[in-house]
Amino acid sequence: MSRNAESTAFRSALEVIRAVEPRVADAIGAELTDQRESLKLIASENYASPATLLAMGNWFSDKYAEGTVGRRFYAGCQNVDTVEALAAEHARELFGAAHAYVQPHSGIDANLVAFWAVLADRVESPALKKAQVRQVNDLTEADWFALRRELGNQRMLGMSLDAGGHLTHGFRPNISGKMFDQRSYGTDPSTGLIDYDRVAEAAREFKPLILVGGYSAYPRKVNFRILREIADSVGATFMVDMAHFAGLVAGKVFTGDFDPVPHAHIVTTTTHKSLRGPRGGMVLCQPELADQVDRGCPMVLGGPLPHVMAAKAVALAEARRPDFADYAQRIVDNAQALAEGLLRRGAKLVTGGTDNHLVLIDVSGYGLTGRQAEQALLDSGIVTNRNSVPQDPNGAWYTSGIRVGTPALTTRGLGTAEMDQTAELMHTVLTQTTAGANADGTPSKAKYTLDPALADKIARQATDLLAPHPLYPAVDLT
Ligand code: DSN
Repeated sequence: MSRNAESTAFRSALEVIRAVEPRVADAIGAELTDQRESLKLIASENYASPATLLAMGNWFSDKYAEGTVGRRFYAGCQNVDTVEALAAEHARELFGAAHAYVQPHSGIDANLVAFWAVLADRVESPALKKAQVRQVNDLTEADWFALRRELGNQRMLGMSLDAGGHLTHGFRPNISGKMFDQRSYGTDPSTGLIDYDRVAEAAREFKPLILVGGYSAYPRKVNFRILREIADSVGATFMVDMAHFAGLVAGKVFTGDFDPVPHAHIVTTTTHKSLRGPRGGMVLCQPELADQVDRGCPMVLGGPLPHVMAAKAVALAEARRPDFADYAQRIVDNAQALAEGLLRRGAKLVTGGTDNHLVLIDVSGYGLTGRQAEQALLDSGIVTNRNSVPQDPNGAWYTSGIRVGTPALTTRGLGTAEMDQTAELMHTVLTQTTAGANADGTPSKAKYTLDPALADKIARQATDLLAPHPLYPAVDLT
């Protein structure tokens, strides 16, 4: 394929859009410029390939396809069947999974499908059985009452949000914390690491229906074999949310005890983080849960997005190529180089380093909140997100942490030497930023001071660092 093909495709698409609503075409172009010029360190973001992006921009978006391959509630789904089956086949082969369900629109949706499947599989409920055989209209008030009570009384044990777990792993204000009677496990305060003995103790005391493994801000490997043993010891279903590290599993950086797929009954993921696909979700599971998982739409999800499933098939095909393993290894090499660069300059890191794609900096060491640090870095062309650290005194809004990750910069081709330079830029910004005060003189958790000339200088240095690694080099919109 000629490099011109990509330019032509995107330029033509923008021309067509511009004829209808030029401001949308302008915003799409501006987004490319912004992404090209910023040092993107958001651990959950990446850059999908042009083939993946283009697979989403077409008439597959027009098709309704509730149901699953070969069993749809709408006629005319033969082409949707083709792409959905392809995406599922690539997913099964890539991860060595017995079953793959590629319809979830996001990671949260994938988790809801998993919760539904486990509840439906594990909870003895005549009312639920009726609902599943689509006799919902026959359910009496007493059936509904029983259904709510039986499903609502179930227990979930997941990693706490401030230790690095996700909102959907039982965080109280999230629907997972309302659907389930929930308890969470944290990390050892002295090491920041998961203490498996404490998890086992909590499981023995709480006897959860679902034990959830996985994280969105924990910078270490997790031993899924041990978590499965804990789940088995209390009769729990073991679910892993691998959204953040799916690319490291696909690229065989995480194998054996650290690969969740052979150990978990059910695994959920997004497709757009380290896996580098389109924005979306996916569920992998053991055969006994497959039927319930496939009921995700319409029991839990709205109609599937065939254009996104097409893009998932493309991205998963890319992840099955040998060079993806090299990419996955470079993500970790880069994260470790960034961590070492920060540590050498005096930063305080949760767990003292990383063995995955992310680094969690405790910015209280710089006298800043996460919010102040995030904004000062953004002023300097460095895009990160604030994140709680374990036992965070500043809560989930202001936080005391900055989470950074390397999947996106690794896609652009930056390597370990550039990670050290990135650490230097971040360190300069964080040491030169000072916390501000409120009008009444009390310390502010949001206000800060950073010399704008210094921020501009850092932003220019960040752009220089990116210059040898252009984003979407074959795409020229001029
Ligand atoms: N929003 C994702 C993240 O940034 O980790 C998780 O939902």
